[in-house]
Amino acid sequence: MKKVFSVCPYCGVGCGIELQVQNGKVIKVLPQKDHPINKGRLCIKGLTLEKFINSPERLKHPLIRKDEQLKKISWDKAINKIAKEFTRIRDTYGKNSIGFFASTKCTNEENYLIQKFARVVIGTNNIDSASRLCHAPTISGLYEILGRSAMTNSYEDLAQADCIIIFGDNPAITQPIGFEKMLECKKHGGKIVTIDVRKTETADKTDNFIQINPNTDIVFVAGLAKTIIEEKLEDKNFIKNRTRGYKEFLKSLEKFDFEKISRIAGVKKEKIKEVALLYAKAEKSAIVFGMGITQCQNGMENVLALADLALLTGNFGREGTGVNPLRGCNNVQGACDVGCLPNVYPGYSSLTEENIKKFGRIWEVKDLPIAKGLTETEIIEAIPERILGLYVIGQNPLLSLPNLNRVEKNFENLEFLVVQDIFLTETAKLANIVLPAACFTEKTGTFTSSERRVQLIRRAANASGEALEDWQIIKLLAEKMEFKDQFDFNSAEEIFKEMKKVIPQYSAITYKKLGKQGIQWPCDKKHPQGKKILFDKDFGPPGTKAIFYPISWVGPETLNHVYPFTLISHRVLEHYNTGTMTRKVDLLNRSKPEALVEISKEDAESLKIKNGEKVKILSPFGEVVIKSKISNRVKKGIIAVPNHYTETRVNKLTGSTLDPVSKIPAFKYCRVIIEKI
Ligand SMILES: Nc1nc2c(c(=O)[nH]1)N[C@H]1C(S)=C(S)[C@@H](COP(=O)(O)OP(=O)(O)OC[C@H]3O[C@@H](n4cnc5c(=O)[nH]c(N)nc54)[C@H](O)[C@@H]3O)O[C@H]1N2
Ligand SMILES: Nc1nc2c(c(=O)[nH]1)N[C@H]1C(S)=C(S)[C@@H](COP(=O)(O)OP(=O)(O)OC[C@H]3O[C@@H](n4cnc5c(=O)[nH]c(N)nc54)[C@H](O)[C@@H]3O)O[C@H]1N2
Ligand code: SF4
Ligand SMILES: [Mo]
Repeated sequence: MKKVFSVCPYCGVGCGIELQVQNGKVIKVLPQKDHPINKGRLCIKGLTLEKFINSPERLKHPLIRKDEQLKKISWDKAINKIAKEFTRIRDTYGKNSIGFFASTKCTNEENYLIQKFARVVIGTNNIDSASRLCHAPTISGLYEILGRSAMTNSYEDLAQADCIIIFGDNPAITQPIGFEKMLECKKHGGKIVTIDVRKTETADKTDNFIQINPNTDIVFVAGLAKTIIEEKLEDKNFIKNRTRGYKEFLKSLEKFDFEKISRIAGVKKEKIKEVALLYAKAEKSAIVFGMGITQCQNGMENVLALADLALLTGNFGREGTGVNPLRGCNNVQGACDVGCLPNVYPGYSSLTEENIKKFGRIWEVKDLPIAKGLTETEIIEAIPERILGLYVIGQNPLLSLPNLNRVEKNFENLEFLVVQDIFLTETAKLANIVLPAACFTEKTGTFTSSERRVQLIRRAANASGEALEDWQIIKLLAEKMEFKDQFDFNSAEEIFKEMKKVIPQYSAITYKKLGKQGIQWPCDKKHPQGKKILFDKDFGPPGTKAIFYPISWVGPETLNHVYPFTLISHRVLEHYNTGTMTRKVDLLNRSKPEALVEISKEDAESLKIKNGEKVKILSPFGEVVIKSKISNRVKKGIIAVPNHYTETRVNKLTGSTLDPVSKIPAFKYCRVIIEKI
């Protein structure tokens, strides 16, 4: 038996694992004992990984749609067909008529090659990933005021915090091993506060829980900031030396008074004061946040308000402080770092003439696209007027995007759809060509975890059937479309060597240096061993200050009496995103076989709904039928549904409202009716 070190491919914690391999097959997955984060621990998803890897449902051959059925074809024919169709669409309708969905599941090297393919071979910036559905407001927001958009601190040092406030995140379920690190702060008397609409499993384990009204976090934060200033607990030195824009920020708080704040957020003034004092008086205070903050119509404003709070109290650049977005997918941070975004090139290089010329030189190509491309949400809206071809890699938009009835209709209007996945997903079932990809144990490359830790995964097992590594597929296609020289790579490491030249944060990383534990970026000349905590001295190049952002709040769409309930979607421990992987694992499926809608006792009584009874939920966009669960986790007027199940596609209900800047869908605020059947 062979042992190979790797990284769990589910959530952004990036737990180190040990694959036990026999005859080219992974037979068991164990935690790495000496890994800096998980130290011998894994959650139930990590412990059952071999079940999805070895699932008989893995894709084994390329497939082509013929007579409304998907039929097996050779790699040669599949690649020829895609090259022919992409060339036809590009030459007929223009370079921007093709869109690319890159994958937060693929390696950095693969994602780097995907964006390079879009930009070099097709000539478009229409490249995006599931990051759009997740932390897009974090990328735009934190970049705007701090100059970097990633977790400022590390899991390890959160254990040193004296106070952690968790906003709209349920890490007990969504980052279980990362949450264990946070809980460690209690050992030295640290306190944790949870701010959520639903009384979460995280709230069960933390010291203080504030059950806030949906989409009102900004107002609550304004209350915290006002209290901190009233109590003279702001960090005057930090504000003076390291920030700009404080006056405008103070002015913006004038619009909020405590009566208004309490009424809108549904939190009493005393509670606001309690949290404010806890946060501001502690020596080291950290903010952690997730989808309850980002997946909102004002997602970016939410993120900016949280950063303001940390600036106000000088909670940056030290252990146990900072603003910490928990990046959800294993490689969503990496997919963004390497340039799978429509408005920047690798390393967050902006779309300037100078940058484009630089990339043109490195990639040996003329005419790279300079105009901003479309986001995933915009690509869907642009079918079929502007977008006619789509290449979806390692994503399942037919379950994960909002307003699914409309998405499905638009997908049917595409002239050509390619899906590259490890399973025949709901999206793959609509494709013209399906390509089988090797999964994480069948390839080499790097993932970047939520705390910016770049880690190596190593090929350990034989690929499923004829499946190829994602980068090999992109290479074949680029060669066929006459860009052989630009894609002349023979290993993931060769791709990495090119990639690090254009990503300053990765410039001093080598595969050798990564070893078993990885390195946290920035890893460059100045920080050859990486960096655990950002912003200890400056916010960017020497002398750069952070910018306070004035707080403003526009409530979600006016409460409509026709749709009296607010539906929020959330995650369960056993299942992951659209369930393609976890629902192949018996143990996980048996434990959480179906979606249940949580409804308060009060609402259930007034609607005469019994526990376990099926109900119908309707929104302006669609309807679903689902079993009910009477629960004290939600307040009157709120219902909560998990988003993993294909049988109950909750995104049939969610609408197309987007945050105007970051274009994230407002998944967490959906007005609905519930009916007894
Ligand atoms: N088990 C499991 N783990 C996962 C995933 C998974 O599918 N399953 N997915 C991974 C991915 S991709 C991601 S992005 C992360 C997401 O991780 P989380 O951010 O923890 O995910 P959610 O459960 O979707 O949402 C978090 C919380 O937001 C709350 N919320 C809703 N509206 C509001 C609001 O207006 N204000 C506040 N304060 N809270 C609100 C919800 O009640 C919920 O508890 O998890 C990652 N980890
Ligand atoms: N209502 C509602 N909707 C949501 C959310 C919510 O909270 N509420 N959350 C949103 C968020 S945060 C996210 S991140 C999205 C997630 O949405 P998606 O990214 O669409 O969901 P996943 O199920 O993670 O899809 C990953 C796909 O990659 C495939 N895969 C795994 N490994 C590989 C590989 O090595 N190569 C290739 N080619 N494929 C691979 C898997 O089989 C799977 O089909 O959902 C969003 N949708
Ligand atoms: S916490 Fe996340 S990375 Fe760790 S084992 Fe669980 S799913 Fe995998
Ligand atoms: Mo996500």
